[in-house]
Amino acid sequence: MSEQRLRICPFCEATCGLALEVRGREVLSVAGDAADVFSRGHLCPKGVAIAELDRDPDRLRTPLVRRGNELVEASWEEAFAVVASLLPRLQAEHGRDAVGVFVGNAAAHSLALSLYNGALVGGLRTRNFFSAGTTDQQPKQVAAAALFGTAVSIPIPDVDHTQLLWVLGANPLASNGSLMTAPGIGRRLRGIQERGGRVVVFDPRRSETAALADEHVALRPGTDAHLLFAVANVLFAEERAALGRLAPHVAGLAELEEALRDFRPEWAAARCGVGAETIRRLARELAAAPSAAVYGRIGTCTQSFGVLASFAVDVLNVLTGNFDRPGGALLTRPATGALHTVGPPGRGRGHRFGRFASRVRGFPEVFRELPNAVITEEILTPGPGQIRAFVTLGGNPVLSTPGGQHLAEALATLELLVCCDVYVNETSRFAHVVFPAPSPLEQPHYDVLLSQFAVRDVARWSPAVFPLTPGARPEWQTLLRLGAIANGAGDAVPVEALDESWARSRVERTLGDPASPLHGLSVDAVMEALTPRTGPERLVDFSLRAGPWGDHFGTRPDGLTLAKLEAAPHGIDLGPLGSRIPDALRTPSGKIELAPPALLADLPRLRAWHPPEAGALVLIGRRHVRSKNSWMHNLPRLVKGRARCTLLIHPDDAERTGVVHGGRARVASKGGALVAGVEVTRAMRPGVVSLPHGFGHDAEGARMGVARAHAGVNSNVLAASDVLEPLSGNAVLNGIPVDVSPA
Ligand SMILES: Nc1nc2c(c(=O)[nH]1)N[C@H]1C(S)=C(S)[C@@H](COP(=O)(O)OP(=O)(O)OC[C@H]3O[C@@H](n4cnc5c(=O)[nH]c(N)nc54)[C@H](O)[C@@H]3O)O[C@H]1N2
Ligand SMILES: Nc1nc2c(c(=O)[nH]1)N[C@H]1C(S)=C(S)[C@@H](COP(=O)(O)OP(=O)(O)OC[C@H]3O[C@@H](n4cnc5c(=O)[nH]c(N)nc54)[C@H](O)[C@@H]3O)O[C@H]1N2
Ligand code: SF4
Ligand SMILES: [Mo]
Repeated sequence: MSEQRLRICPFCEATCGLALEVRGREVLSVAGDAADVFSRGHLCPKGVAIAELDRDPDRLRTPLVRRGNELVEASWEEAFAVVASLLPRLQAEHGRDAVGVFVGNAAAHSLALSLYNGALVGGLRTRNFFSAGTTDQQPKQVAAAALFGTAVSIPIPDVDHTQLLWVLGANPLASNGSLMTAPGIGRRLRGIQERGGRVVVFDPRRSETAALADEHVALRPGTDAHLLFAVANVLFAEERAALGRLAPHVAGLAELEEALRDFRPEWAAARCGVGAETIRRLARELAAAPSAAVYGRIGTCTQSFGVLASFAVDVLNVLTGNFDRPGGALLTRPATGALHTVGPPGRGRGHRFGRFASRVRGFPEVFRELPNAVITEEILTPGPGQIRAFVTLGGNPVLSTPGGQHLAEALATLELLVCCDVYVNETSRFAHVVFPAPSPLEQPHYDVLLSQFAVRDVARWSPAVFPLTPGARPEWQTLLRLGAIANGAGDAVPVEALDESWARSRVERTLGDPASPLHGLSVDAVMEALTPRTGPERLVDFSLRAGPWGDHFGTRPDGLTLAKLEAAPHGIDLGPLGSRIPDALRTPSGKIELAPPALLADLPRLRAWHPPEAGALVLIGRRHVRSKNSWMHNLPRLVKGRARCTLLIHPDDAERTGVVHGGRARVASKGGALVAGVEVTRAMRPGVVSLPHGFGHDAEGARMGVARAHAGVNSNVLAASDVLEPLSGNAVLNGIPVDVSPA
């Protein structure tokens, strides 16, 4: 007898509801949950592959510890004992900054990691905190913090109601959307067209999304800020800026107009490779649309002008009055809360950066985080504060960060490397201890992070589909225990006690906020009300009940609780995004800051930039729907078919460089060189070539048999770690100058 089980998919930001047919401990089939209130049956091949991940023989079931050159299976107690014998000693001898930590992308998709990584990171108390954020969205967060007051105050395009969507540097038909949780994005984009609206895609490649769009603007990589500021310039020059109801909440309008006075379309055209008349027309269309949303993602972030481009996106939404209105771009009101739903409404402390800096290069911290591009030098450069031990949580930085080949060499020199990961991969092969996480099907789920960026406010809870395999441990317990070792409490405190105090600290923090609806309640009473739940369930119940839709522990009896979600297995839809300004603002002024001095100070760099010489090539990245960064290449159904780690190149460039379709090309940058198969295609803008990231699975010591047979090459060998976006510390992964020649 088979039965149906529901689980939110943890593989991308779309968060689709999956409907699994299971028999005993076996998954018979995976379908989209047609009754899911948000995804309504949407599914992609990665979701189906959750069954293959669940049974993947290479997926780790037990901890591993290093014996000489080998990683061998060990008991949990042995594994914790190794960490307990080394970590506190290294901290005592060399200081807390001698231990670095990298939080990877899996933390966004795992409930355990998202709720408990703080227990470990907080326990380490190190300045050497790194994350995938500095190869991803950090520029967007810097812009959001400057304009609206918090790192997560990112306006989300209202794709379901807009009449005009501009997509810059994103390919949601492959990625399924990012900082725009919108399951079934293809359907939603076609919906815009069906109601008479338009989709315009700005991308150096005719991507799948560009092919669907009404217009494709094939701009030169790294010139989004040039183009968007020229659009703003036209809005000002032609008096088309119309703030509408935002007007009383905006500061710096005149300063912005002045700062952009020389960003004329003709000036931008020479840099972007897009005609001045096109830029003027686009500006007029944007101003005239009944509603419009400008949306920028990875291509606008992982480039040299990431912060300015992200800023420009927000500026256009505000100047056209589309920020904070239906059909435009809005802030969410997520059920488990966000920084912009807590604290006093309408005003906040804002953000100051550079309170400390990286040791070797002196790069300033941003949101208490250092660029992941400095990890290698921090490990290899001797002196006080040198990193001697390192922890990775759900990340594979050898493949995902710039100059990963050098990071690999550096990791091999560490006195202690602890990896929390589900595979022995290109990074964890260097570990002294590896702690596995259970199959996602053995863990409950709620999208605490991604709900903050969803195109509707929804709340969905997935209980674990299967009980834990005997011998497995939930990852939240691993994080608590490692946190206790890191903060000096040792490895003997019972995990229940650690969980109790972690939960209590969360509750205390919320109740201590005078603006919280729970302010004044007693911590004991709230902890009692959450009984008998423990672990992530307790924290989710608490966040829901304390959140903007919550029952506030009785004062709003109709409000959300985890029990209510458990009774609604397909989720609860809380409705479309609505206006939240001015309450959601957290800037010190209580205004939308349109002319933040730190951001405007970067304009001279933008002015000074010149396009590459004729004939020069630059490299950009891409994603494929059957791939997920560096880690889903071990699942047979996702790697079947033709090789996907290929160099895309325009026919004119192929002819000039002598490479041929189906042949092999040597691609070299100042950072390194590699050889990849060639696909000649008119989809590329001339002068631009494309390689996906996350491949290069032929490393010695990695244990992913399927991935090894489809190894591909690590594109981040070509990304140099010395050039960073200056305001955010983000890596520059798009627009890398390269030479291409036949191999
Ligand atoms: N050139 C180039 N480089 C890029 C990008 C690009 O576009 N171009 N994109 C960047 C972006 S946006 C990102 S987010 C990063 C991603 O890079 P990383 O942060 O390194 O993350 P992933 O490559 O997604 O690898 C996730 C890791 O988590 C492990 N994992 C999976 N599930 C779990 C779990 O439940 N628990 C634990 N502990 N581990 C788990 C996987 O085995 C894998 O090792 O790459 C960046 N690198
Ligand atoms: N299938 C799949 N889905 C994923 C992932 C995955 O690896 N695979 N990764 C997930 C993660 S971690 C993230 S962050 C998101 C990212 O999601 P998206 O932001 O949608 O990322 P991509 O699909 O890489 O699309 C980026 C586009 O930017 C273009 N581009 C490159 N440089 C520039 C530029 O300078 N300007 C402009 N305008 N465009 C440029 C590229 O040609 C590409 O088409 O996807 C998530 N979803
Ligand atoms: S689109 Fe994303 S969330 Fe949906 S099934 Fe595919 S990987 Fe999972
Ligand atoms: Mo990402």
